[in-house]
Amino acid sequence: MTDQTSLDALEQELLAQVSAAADEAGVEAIRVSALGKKGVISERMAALGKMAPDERKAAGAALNILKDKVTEALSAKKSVFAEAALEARLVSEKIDVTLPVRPQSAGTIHPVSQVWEEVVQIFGDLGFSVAEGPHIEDDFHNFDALNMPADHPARQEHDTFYFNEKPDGSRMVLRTHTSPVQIRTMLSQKPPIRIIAPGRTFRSDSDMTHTPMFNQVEALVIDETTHMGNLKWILEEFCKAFFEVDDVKMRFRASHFPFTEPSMEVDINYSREGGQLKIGTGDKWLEILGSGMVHPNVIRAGGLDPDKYQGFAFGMGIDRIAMLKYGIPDLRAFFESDLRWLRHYGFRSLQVPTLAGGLS
Ligand code: 2NL
Repeated sequence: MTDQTSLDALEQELLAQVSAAADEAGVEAIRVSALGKKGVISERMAALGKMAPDERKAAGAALNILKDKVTEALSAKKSVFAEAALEARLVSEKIDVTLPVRPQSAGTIHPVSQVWEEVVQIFGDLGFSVAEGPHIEDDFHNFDALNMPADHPARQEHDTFYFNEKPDGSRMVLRTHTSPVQIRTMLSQKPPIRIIAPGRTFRSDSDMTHTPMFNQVEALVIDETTHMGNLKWILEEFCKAFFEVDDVKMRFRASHFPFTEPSMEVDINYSREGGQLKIGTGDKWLEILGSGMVHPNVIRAGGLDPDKYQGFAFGMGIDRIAMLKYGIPDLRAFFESDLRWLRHYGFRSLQVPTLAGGLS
């Protein structure tokens, strides 16, 4: 048998193997066995070195032809498998673009978020900016500066969450109201001050009408002339805008808070129609907020001279006014994350409240 015959036999053998390969891995195995470092063709290539020059020339050329043929057969077979794989993927990943769109995605805006945004819109229009501060506060900003010294009875009423004692004996608290934000604002800005402070507050209290975390919004106005008439006007404008009514009756009841003097609790009129509250009609009274003129001690704690500066403050529960406006009966459901409740009381995500476009 001449070398050429054995080469022809090898060619037939290799091409038969390639054509019989079952998959891409099979093709690769044949490539390694023929053209890999120890492959049959590579070994014959290596043997060329031991031949006489004439012999080597002819054998080398023949081997190169064989190598090219096998390489070509391998790559042709490989692309057959690659094409088949792509075809299978195209079939399995096919998308029918004529299908109807799916129903609206399930997420909704929580009523607290909606009402928060409504409140920000209304007070923004009245010239207030939004101030924020930390949830974890020290005694000074949460109590002392608000005219509630350590022995003040109101401290007990706040059901405060305390952190562990620090080495110096002091304890941080979860803020029991957003008032510390206003103290921080007084200490860092010059009057005139006109801010609202919406945010989470915390008290160790839980029943039908109380949750350990609740949202509050407080407002603070400080300048040299602001008086109770300004407070009443602002509150009336807010109530009309928030409850989206043309008129609402308001009742200011003398009350007491450590941080204001005088202090007033504010009621608005309502009637009950078929289980739903109607704000601004009827002769029943509903308490919605607490307010007053900022106590001189608080102005002083805020780094300002109470003989020069004065102003008002008020506070209300965002969760509570959300219940009143949207007829939500149980406060605890607000924070249970029940999907049925969220779908029922939630707002569409693009329903952004604006004064121009409507709040709700
Ligand atoms: C309520 C009553 C109120 C304030 C909050 C306040 C803040 C500063 C100074 C003076 Cl820095 N007052 N805030 C005043 C009156 C009432 O909240 O019933 N909130 C739910």
